[in-house]
This record gives sequence, C-alpha cells and structure tokens, in this order.
Amino acid sequence: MDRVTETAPLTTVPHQTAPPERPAVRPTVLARRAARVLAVNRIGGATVPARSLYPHQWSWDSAFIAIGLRHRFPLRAQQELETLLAAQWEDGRVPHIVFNPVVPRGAYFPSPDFWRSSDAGRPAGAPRERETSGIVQPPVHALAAWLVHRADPELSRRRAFLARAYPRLAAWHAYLADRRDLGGHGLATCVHPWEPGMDNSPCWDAPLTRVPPAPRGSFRRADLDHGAPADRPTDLDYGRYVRLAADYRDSGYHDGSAFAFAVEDPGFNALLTASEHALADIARELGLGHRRAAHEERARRLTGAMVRRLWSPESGQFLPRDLVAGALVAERSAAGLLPLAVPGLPAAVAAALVRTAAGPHFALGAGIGMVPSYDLRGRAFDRHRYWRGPAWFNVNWVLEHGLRRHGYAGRADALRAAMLTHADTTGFAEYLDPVTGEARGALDFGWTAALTLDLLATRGEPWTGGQPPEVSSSASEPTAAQA
Ligand code: 9WN
Repeated sequence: MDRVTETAPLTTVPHQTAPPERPAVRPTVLARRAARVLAVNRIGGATVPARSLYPHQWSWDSAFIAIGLRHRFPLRAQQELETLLAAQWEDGRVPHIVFNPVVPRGAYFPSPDFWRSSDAGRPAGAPRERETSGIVQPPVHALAAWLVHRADPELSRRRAFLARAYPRLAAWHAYLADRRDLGGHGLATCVHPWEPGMDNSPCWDAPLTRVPPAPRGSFRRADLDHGAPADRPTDLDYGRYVRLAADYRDSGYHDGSAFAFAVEDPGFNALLTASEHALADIARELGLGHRRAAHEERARRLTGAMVRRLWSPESGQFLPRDLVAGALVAERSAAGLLPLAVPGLPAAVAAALVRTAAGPHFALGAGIGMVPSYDLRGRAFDRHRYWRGPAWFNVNWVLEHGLRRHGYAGRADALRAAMLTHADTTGFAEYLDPVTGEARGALDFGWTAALTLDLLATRGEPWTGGQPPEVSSSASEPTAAQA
C-alpha cells in the first residue's frame, strides 16, 4: 500500500507551542559562537560532530560542516573534504566514518575492531592505512565542494582544489550508479539504516522486522555513556544495525550480496541529485564540457526516477521504496520532503510538497517553525527519540533552500529565522523537541553550528548553476486529496 494514512486523532497533535520568546541575538555574536563550536570540535584534519558522542569524522556531517566553514575558514573547509576523500575506497565508496587513530577504541561503537575495513574491506579496495566503516551516507560532498570553491575561488584554483576533488567525487557518484542501483531503475539503494543518515526513522521499522537482531550481550553500546536512552535508538534497533553491518562486512562489503535491508530513500537520492548538478558545475569550471553534459543528464534521469519510483500523489510527498517487499513504505518522514531542493522538480510536485510540509503532518511555519523528522500525527511519533520526531537542522537547511528555489521566499525567510533562534537558544543542539523547541541530544553539534554560519552568510543564492528543464510529472500529477 502506497498511501499513508492518518493514525492519530487531531486532538493528540501536540503542536501549539510558539517559538521561545527571547530577544534575537546579534548575528555577529551568533556567528562568533558558531565558529567557536567548530574550532572546539576540530581534531586533526577534520571536525567531529560532537566531541563526546561522535569523536571521529562522519561523511555527511563533514560535508555540512565544510559548507559552514567556507565562510570564515575556506582553507579548512577544503581540507575537511580532502581528509574525508582521502579515505575513499578503490571501488569509489566514501565511508560513513573515518576513524581517528588517536581516539580510544571504546569511545564509539561500532569501532574499527568491528568494521575491520583494512582487512575485510580489501576486496572492495578499502585503504590499508586508515580504518573506516564500510557503509556510506548521503552524498552531499560534490555540493559541498562546489559551495566551498565558490566561497574563495582564488584560493581554490591556487590549490587546484576542484581539479583534485573532481575525480574522487565522480568516482563516488559512479559507485552509487554502478554498484548501488539495486532496484535497476537508476536510484541509489541504501543497505543499512545508517546510510540514509536517519537511523531509527519509523520508515525502517517494517523493513527491519526481517532482520534478526544480534544477541544482546554480543556488543556494548558506547552512545549511552553520553546520550539519554530516551533520546537514542533502542537496544532492539541496535541489535539489528549490528547484524546488518556484520553480514555486510562478512561478505567483504560486496554489493552483489542478497541484502535483508535494501531501500531507495528520497532524502539520499535528492541529495545525490543536487550533488550531481554540482558535479556539472564543477566540470564546467574545470573546462570539461562533455563531463558537464553527462552530469546534467544523470541529474535529469535521477529526478525522473525519483518522481516515477518514490512520489506518492495520495500522500503529497515522496516515500521510501522497500526493494525487498517491493512496495513504498507508508510512513511520512521528512526525508520525503527533501526532493524540494532538487532543481528541475516538476512545479506541481514542488507545490504539493510545500502544502504537505505546511500541513498538519509537518506544520512548517507553525509551532516551533521547523519541521519534525517524522509525521506529527504518525503512529510512531516520539518527540524525543532521534529520527522519530525531533527537528534536525540539516533537514531544515535543505528545505530552506528548496523553498527559495521554488519561489517560496516568505516561508524560507520564516524557516531561516526559526532555525537561527533555535540554534541560539539551544546551544547548537543536535536536535530539538519539535513541540517545545527544547534541546535534545548533544550540544555544540558540528552541523548545527556550521549551517547556522551558512544561514547567516547567505540568502537566496542557488546552490548550483542555471535552471535545468523541468522533469515531466504527467504520470504522477498530485491530486487535490493531499493534506
Ligand atoms: C551512526 C554523526 C551521525 C550522523 C547521523 C546520525 C548519527 C550515528 C550514531 O550520528 O548516526 O552513523 O551513532 O547514531 O543519525 O545522521 O551522521 O553525527
């Protein structure tokens, strides 16, 4: 069943709280505080998401962090991406964690001893000298590289930043196109709930029922040393994450395996599409005209495939496709709104997405002003638990851009103002209670600080070049029945 149904009565929707009353902080003060967070979180050549909870380099975190760093520290922004890309595997994958060798093994689970990349990952070309995980995260990197270049083109050209990054970024996208198109329709597939970056999203509840959890005593969670259990995924979730990752590792990280978990996620593919447009811009900058055309064409095909495969007209949003079950997942997560940031999205689809975002399921512009990670009326909505309700800054930052791109400047301005207020009042929290705006998870969180810097420094510039032609939505025109 593709249609998402409403499962909670209206009276239970707890979304009436106004944004906290507090005099707006001066932008210069907020920017200085955000920059300080990024300075404190710097370890070696990379910026960690949070010193206690996540003491290594994470893939999509570093992309968002570079996007913020570029405004004050363009060299460091380039290096942030270079450090990550230096750990790329020979098959093109960019691992979701690059481990810092000086951090004690027990500080984070799963540690390098679990992933064993330099050994189990050798068949797939894992580096011999660096330890990494073996799964991936959303490909925001080409977009980040292009935005970093634009912040200081002179420095970028002097260091041949794009010339050195482009082959790696192109190989990364080729990996996703060649090895991860498990559905055969042109979209990238995620084979672990950590890959779309929204670990315990209710979207994964049904697909995960097929996965027998690893026995309770067979691993020790380090996240609970730092985070409140009510804010984090459950032990049962973790047992399943461990089982899936161990099976992948034991196959030599082979992408031809039969996966128990295989989903086409709209958030992951939307960011891939935006990055494909950025690759086109990078190729143009490097004078590679033929490559530019190929990237534009691939972005166009990705957009078309997303609309054909993942758009749910009845729901007024995109839904993940579970490849094992062969059906869309009937759950509303904010990932299904992220294609709004894709240039060339049919205008009718964009309009429907905005209606859904502003409707009762996500309440954009009402309540705390930021969208939650999951449906406020959903059966599994939980204000505190990670990706099952809390509002996240990276998700809202992508939406802010999408709103502007499709001509909703007023809504984008309001979202921007809400994000800046909450970044200030929460001390750059990892995520927020979407009802009260209260801080949850880690404070001084890397991408929250970085995207605050970005919001303060930019307004309205498109991420990538010209307006590509719209993809037709004729097969899936939204209906008036949407929320
Ligand atoms: C597992 C680092 C990462 C983010 C993810 C977020 C969380 C890790 C964890 O932290 O995931 O990758 O241990 O929970 O879900 O999006 O990249 O900030």
